Amino acid sequence: VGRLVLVLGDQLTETLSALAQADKTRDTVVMAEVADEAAYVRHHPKKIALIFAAIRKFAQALEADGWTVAYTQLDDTENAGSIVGELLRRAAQTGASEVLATEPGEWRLIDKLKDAPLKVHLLPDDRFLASHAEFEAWAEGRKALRMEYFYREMRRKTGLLMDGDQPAGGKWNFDHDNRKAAPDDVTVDGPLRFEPDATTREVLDLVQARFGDNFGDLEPFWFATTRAEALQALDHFIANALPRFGDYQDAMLNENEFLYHAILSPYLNIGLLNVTEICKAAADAYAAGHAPINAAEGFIRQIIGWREYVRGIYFLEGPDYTSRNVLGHDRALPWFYWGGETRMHCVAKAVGQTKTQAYAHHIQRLMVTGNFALLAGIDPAQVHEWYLAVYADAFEWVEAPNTIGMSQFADGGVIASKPYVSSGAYINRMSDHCKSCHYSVSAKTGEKACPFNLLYWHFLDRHRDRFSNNPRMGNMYRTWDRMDADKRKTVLAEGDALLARLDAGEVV
Ligand code: FAD
Ligand code: DLZ
Repeated sequence: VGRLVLVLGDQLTETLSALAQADKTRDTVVMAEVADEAAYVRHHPKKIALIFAAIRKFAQALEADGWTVAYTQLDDTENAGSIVGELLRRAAQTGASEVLATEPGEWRLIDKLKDAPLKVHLLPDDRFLASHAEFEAWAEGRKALRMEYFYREMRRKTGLLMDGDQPAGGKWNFDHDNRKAAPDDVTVDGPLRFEPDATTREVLDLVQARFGDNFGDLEPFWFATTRAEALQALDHFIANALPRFGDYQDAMLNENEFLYHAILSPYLNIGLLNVTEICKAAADAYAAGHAPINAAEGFIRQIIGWREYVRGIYFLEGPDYTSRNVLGHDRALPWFYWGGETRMHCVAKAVGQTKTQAYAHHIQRLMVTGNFALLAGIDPAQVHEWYLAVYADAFEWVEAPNTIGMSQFADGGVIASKPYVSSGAYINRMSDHCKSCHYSVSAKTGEKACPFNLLYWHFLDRHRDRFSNNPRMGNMYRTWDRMDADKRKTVLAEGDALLARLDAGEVV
């Protein structure tokens, strides 16, 4: 009797370890659209459609390649509703008692597979550069786990942008050059968009019927859903956007949702593209003189640095990571995160494009929606659930460290050496949002005061014990302490009033 080979919705890679260890002539691949996975958070409809369309097409490709695939659609009457339920059902049908599975990217599902009444062989997910053992060895004995040092190891390991044992361009990190304010003219019209084919159309109908009430617009749906399309999207990015990616990485514009970003994370995270080919394409563009070093280095750092590093942290820190809350924040997530009205133009813009595109770029996630949640003291578990639900690229191994750690400082500084908080001035410097805002970014107090201004000082003041000795925050506290005592009082009182309005559900 053959074995079952589990392929999950974010494991759509031909060379997946479970497939590599399986026997095409005897084993049965199990793939399933199940209610449990589609509903552990209220995923954005575009995210569900991306996964369902891509998983259906991947199954067809495996069949064409000679595999036996037992595929379950969401509406199949026999659908057991969960991954383990589907494995048990297929085991009963085929007589199999063993399962080959590549480790899922979430503790929840790993635990379910471990507890299943079947012999499940959990294989390492070798689509990452650093194995768990390698990351643990790097972390061992270090006082602080800073991304930069891990990243240098990954540069040496891959040889990407290396001149012998030295970094290309003479520096490991060109981040300093990557903070230009928003440009007037953006020379690229976002990512490559794809017309839905018949399979995708069927999926869109299903998702509309079953998940049409979830937050987010299903249509227009333009994501790539096959590896061939994802490769075209990669080529499009390298040719058109990469050269200016570095310069404008942190910029935000009212009339441009994508700027020079890649919009490749959804494809990378479900397995349609791999780390090596993406980074090699960027390194080759630099070598050919097509992209400057600050662009190629900045881009490659996000992937072999940040992406690999956050995954290492997720698995190192363990299943309780998502419930950490060292700052004791407990305010409910405001309704405007789900599309309710807000007068803060930057927030409305970030949430608006999250709703239409299931996408916002890093600075929107970190310095607009994340920054506001942290300043306002929102419960990090609710913030985490929001980010996990609303982005097409959101899977817990990558989303949780970014949200709980980098953005909300709820892990007490495992990832970030200081909280990512800013007043409105930062948003004004990096965007054109403030010009069309109800609030005034230059007003520090009063009715028109930008909420980011009020809450910035409110945050620093209420967390003084924890942060005032942080060497990277000394300047902020000195500025606050130099402020006139009456002014400080007014700022705090207005901050309190703003938070009370938020709690009362009033429009802020
Ligand atoms: P680009 O800006 O073009 O970057 C290129 C690639 O680098 C991305 O495709 C991505 O694979 C990788 N990358 C960049 N930054 C990070 C990072 N901090 N961590 C991991 N990979 C990174 N990224 C996800 O893939 N899934 C998530 O669920 C997710 N949640 C986030 C939540 C918060 C609060 C924050 C602050 C960031 C989150 N990120 C997440 C990281 C980052 O915002 C996205 O990877 C990026 O916006 C994806 O868009 P892009 O492909 O256009 O990226
Ligand atoms: C996110 C997701 C969704 C929406 N649906 C499915 C599904 O029906 N079947 C499936 O195999 N995977 C799905 N996924 C992806 C899983 O939730 C993902 O594999 C785990 O969260 C681990 O990363």
